Amino acid sequence: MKSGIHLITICLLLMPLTLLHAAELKSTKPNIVIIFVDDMGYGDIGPFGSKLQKTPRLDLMAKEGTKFTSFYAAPVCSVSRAQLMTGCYGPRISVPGVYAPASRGGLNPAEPTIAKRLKALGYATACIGKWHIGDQPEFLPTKHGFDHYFGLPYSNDMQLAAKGTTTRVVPLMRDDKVIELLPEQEQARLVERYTDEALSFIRMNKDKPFFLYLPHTAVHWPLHPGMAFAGKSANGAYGDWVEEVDWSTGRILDTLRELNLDDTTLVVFTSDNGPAFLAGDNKQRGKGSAGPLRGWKGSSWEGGMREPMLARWPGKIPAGSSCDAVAGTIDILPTCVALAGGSVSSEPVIDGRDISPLLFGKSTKSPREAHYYNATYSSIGAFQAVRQGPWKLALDPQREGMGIKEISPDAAGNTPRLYNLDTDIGERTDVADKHPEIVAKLLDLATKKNAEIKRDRRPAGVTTNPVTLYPTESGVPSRQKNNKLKQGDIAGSEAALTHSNGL
Ligand SMILES: [Ca+2]
Repeated sequence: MKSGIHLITICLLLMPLTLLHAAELKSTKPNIVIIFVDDMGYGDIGPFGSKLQKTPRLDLMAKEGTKFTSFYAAPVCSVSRAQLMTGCYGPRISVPGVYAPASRGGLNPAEPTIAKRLKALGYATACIGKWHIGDQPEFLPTKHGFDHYFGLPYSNDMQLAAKGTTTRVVPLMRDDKVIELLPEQEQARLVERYTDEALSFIRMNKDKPFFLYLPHTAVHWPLHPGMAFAGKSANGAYGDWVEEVDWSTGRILDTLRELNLDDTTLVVFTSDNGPAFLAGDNKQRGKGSAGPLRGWKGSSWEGGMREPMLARWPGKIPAGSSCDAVAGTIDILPTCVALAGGSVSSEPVIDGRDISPLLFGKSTKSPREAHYYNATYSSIGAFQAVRQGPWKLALDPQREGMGIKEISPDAAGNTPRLYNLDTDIGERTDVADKHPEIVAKLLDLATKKNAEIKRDRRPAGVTTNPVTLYPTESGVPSRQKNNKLKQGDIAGSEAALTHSNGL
């Protein structure tokens, strides 16, 4: 009884301190919201020239904030998410293009992710949506610094029939548990459900700094826009789903305004890779647009990896501004950690840099010497292209995109090709012969970066005996069973196993 009273007294004494601590953190640390769309192209929203999709909320977000025109992600899903989470190029952390369900691999739990770093700085953290950096227990969001998780742990086309049924489903998870198995038509409620979860998280944490990572399942194949959006756009189910994502973003911005959080919240909106190419007989694929850029999802042409990016923070980011400097998802971690008052130590090495001077209109110069393009199909560790300023040097033959076997004659040779992206954004004219000194400089940068990453590469996480998240008719897919990865391996062999399958 006495100890009970003591406990209550201690709690009462501590409570004001806790509240004070929360208020103190709130005054100096911005909330951070990262909205990450799946497979949406450079030209798919109004601020980047789309005439097909109506995106009034994103148009307004661009007017109230900034747009980055040379912002890079990665060619495909898993590696793109790993880059955003760690601030590293995929090859440095040995993450392959895509992890399949019950893969042995995943983002190494030892990696200090953006969520772990922000959590250590006092942030409430949530991941709501598609994770896709490993579905085994040690690789889930809750092991990577997120207090909460709600969503599909991988792509919406990775459906497996649940045991005893013929219905192909995907698992919906809350934290570490599967709470529902969704047949395909249920995917039409995902944007709405994710958005509702996101708004609850924001409301629950309005009085302390929060980090919300919202990687949408939309607009990855198969396309399932919500009922209120189906059939409404001028671009089929693809356009409908983009318009639903626009609506979702509007709801988030409205809620921030309602809660008086506009001036203390950075919102970033971007995509994980370029649009998927038209393949097979379903004409809904291929409706995404990379605008003026060449190539599709899965390629190291600009269209495969350069993404639309908007950032909004009233009072800090100049309204209606635009930035052409080279930046990318690897810069989000160091930028957010700096804004939260933290610092990124020199070990373990990361590749991204703090781009807040670009965001705030204080600089127009990229803080990085160059950007390196890792390709889905090349061996892990080898970059396929490098960009510095307007110059892009392609080092290897480049495919046009996932699902396209032929390599165009102008891109097939092993001789480096040089493009000036300021005058030739569609990468059509090789000017290597005219600028041998620029070719030599970029080749030197790529060679050094490749050597440095090869030397300092860190292993991906590897587990033994992976299982599917729910009992399935087929058990563990055979390509995972045959995978010989063991602890400490880098995941190159897994990339070879997975890159030709559903992404
Ligand atoms: Ca993707």
